[in-house]
Amino acid sequence: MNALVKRYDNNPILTKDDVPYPVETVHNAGVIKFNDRYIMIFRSHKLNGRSILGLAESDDGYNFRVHDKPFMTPATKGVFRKYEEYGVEDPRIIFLDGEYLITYSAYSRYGVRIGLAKTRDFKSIERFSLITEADYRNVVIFPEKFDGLYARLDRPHSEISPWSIWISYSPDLKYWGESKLIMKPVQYHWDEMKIGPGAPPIKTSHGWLNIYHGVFPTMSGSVYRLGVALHDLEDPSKIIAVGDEWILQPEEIYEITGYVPNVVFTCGAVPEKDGSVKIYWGGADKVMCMGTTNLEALVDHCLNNSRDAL
Ligand code: BMA
Repeated sequence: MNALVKRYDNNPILTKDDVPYPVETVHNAGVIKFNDRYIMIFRSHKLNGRSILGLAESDDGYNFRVHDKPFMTPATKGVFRKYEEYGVEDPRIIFLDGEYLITYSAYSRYGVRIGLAKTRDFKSIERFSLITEADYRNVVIFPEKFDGLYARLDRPHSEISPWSIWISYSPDLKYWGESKLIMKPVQYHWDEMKIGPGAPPIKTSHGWLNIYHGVFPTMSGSVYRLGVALHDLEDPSKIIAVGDEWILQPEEIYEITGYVPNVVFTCGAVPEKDGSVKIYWGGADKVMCMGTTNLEALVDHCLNNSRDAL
């Protein structure tokens, strides 16, 4: 048994039965504190297999109540309409310069790219820009700037290289560049097939903690697990350490079977003032789960038994 992340006894914390409109799944949610409450933006498959985003709120981070209407459905006008035709997926939320920034995957016949939307109140939302071309997924923006530039971790698709984690920078959130590959999967290792950023990075005194997912191919499909890496505080393109072992893998029935079997996938983790962290993950692409851990323990996990980043 892995003691690093303690699963909440009442998992799953949210299922399709908690949603007041017809959906098949509730998973891969971004979560953030907003006015001392927890806001969760979760992904749901509709009954046609395409995804939309819903919103739930909580006082304690464990018990969530879902809003009556979806929060974000594919755009019906402008440039976003063309690129969100097949759905919106896997939101990540950060707070920066007085605004909440939401990055999400926009699917269409042209591939998958990343949309950036902004909100101040989680009521109205402004789609700001499509910040990648196809094919990219899993973009997390750092909640601080570096030498005046925004920074993001991203994960382009490739036919040549195993899918890896890159970093890119922007002066204005719109134009991104200076891209650099910073972390690769390791052969014959739990993350050998592909890796991708998970929750937006969390600042610690030792570095930025990046909770990422890694995928291993098996004869009966892929297994999605979570691991941690530590990035330099001043230069997040420098990876100080990567925990060799995963921190969470599918073990409970709601992670082993569901919409897609053997998946734990995170888009959000909330650090608390006492050093604990609430990690939220989708179980088997079907339900939302959470567990608690501790920042210090995750940092130690990276530092004590580190594998190479590249
Ligand atoms: C990935 C994405 C995720 C999903 C995972 C497991 O490629 O589609 O949204 O959770 O596969 O199915």
